[in-house]
Amino acid sequence: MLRYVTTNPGKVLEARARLPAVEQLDFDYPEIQSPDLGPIAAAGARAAYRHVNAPVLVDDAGLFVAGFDGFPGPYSSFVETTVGVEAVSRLCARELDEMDASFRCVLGYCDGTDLDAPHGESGENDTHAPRVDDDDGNSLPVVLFEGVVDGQIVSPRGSGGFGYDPIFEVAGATYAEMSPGDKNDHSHRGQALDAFADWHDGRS
Ligand code: ITT
Repeated sequence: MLRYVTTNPGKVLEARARLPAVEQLDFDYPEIQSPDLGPIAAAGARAAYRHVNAPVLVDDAGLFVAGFDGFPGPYSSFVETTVGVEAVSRLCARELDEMDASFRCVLGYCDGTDLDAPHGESGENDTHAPRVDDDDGNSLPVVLFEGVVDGQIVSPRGSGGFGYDPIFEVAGATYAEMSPGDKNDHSHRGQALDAFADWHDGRS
């Protein structure tokens, strides 16, 4: 069984649309401070693996607004719970000429074994699944899978999804106007889930 580590049931819904067998592990791992999502997901995967001693997949995501040099990025959760996503939309409309933004998702997989990135492959697959060794001297490899989607910040539209979904538009629709399956077809998380599924299927 694969545990999808998150406190967010919306993420689990999307993960299940791609990986039907995952179970939610509602574990609030301590998030390290980093300007990048990769180290946060890797540290989270190690903490979650040590917590359950079983295979885990951690999901760390964030909204990066181009005109704000990537803010809120790794602080997206804090910004959502403090000012809220409608205020982010209004702030962007007031302060920025361009509403370009990207959504990123990094999945970190850890099962306590000596994991390898995709065997003998290079280029795109290497960047989607770099192996990350432990930085505290204990070897506990994590493999990372990243998805990135470029879109636009808009005024809120739609009632589905969660978090920033109503204010992030891709291909003419906000994520909140898409079903979880459709969102996966267009989303940062869908890309990362596909990359993980390809790698995981290739191992068995
Ligand atoms: P966990 O850390 O427990 O997984 P979380 O919701 O806090 O739950 P993140 O730290 O990855 O997860 O999320 C950072 C913020 O981005 C948070 O406010 C989320 O609601 C939001 N978010 C993450 N993925 C999103 C998505 O696909 N669509 C819209 N908002 C998203």
